[in-house]
Amino acid sequence: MFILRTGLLAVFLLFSWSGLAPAQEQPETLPLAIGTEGYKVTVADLEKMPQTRIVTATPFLPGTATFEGVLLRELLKAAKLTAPSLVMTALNDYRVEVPASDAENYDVIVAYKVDGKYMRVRDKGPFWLIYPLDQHPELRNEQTATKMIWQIKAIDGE
Ligand SMILES: Nc1nc2c(c(=O)[nH]1)N[C@H]1C(S)=C(S)[C@@H](COP(=O)(O)O)O[C@H]1N2
Ligand SMILES: [Mo]
Repeated sequence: MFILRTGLLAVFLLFSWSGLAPAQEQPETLPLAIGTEGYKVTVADLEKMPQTRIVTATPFLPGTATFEGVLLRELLKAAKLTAPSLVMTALNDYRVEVPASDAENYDVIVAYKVDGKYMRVRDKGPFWLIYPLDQHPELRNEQTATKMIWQIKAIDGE
């Protein structure tokens, strides 16, 4: 009986403590694999690299959002991936082909934050390919939207 009561008390304390604890959003730890040389990055790794911010409307979120991440061309350089065509795969195995020239012609980023918050998998995280749509009217079309893959787990050359 004593053990049962102590156990219930512990469970109660745990719940009340977690309820009072400040919302400390931790990033996902799932890695993003780039290329075939074993190059992998997590959100924590991206945070140590030069940051790029894109403020744009998208077909996927209401209104305008602020995305933070790292330039795709910098990640390709770091991974030594030079293929002209990139195949990106999502956690649910959704795949899309992205021309590497997009990374050169535009400041496309691998975003890991939206409006200052880490993206959980259920929020299309931890990684989402974001094009600067509002900055380039010629990008505002279905073709570009299709390339804005979320929950990216791998980028390979083709
Ligand atoms: N994880 C993930 N799932 C995704 C996407 C994505 O970017 N990431 N794109 C969606 C979009 S925009 C479309 S149109 C459909 C395409 O699915 P289909 O190729 O089976 O038609 O996948 C959806 N599922
Ligand atoms: Mo789509």
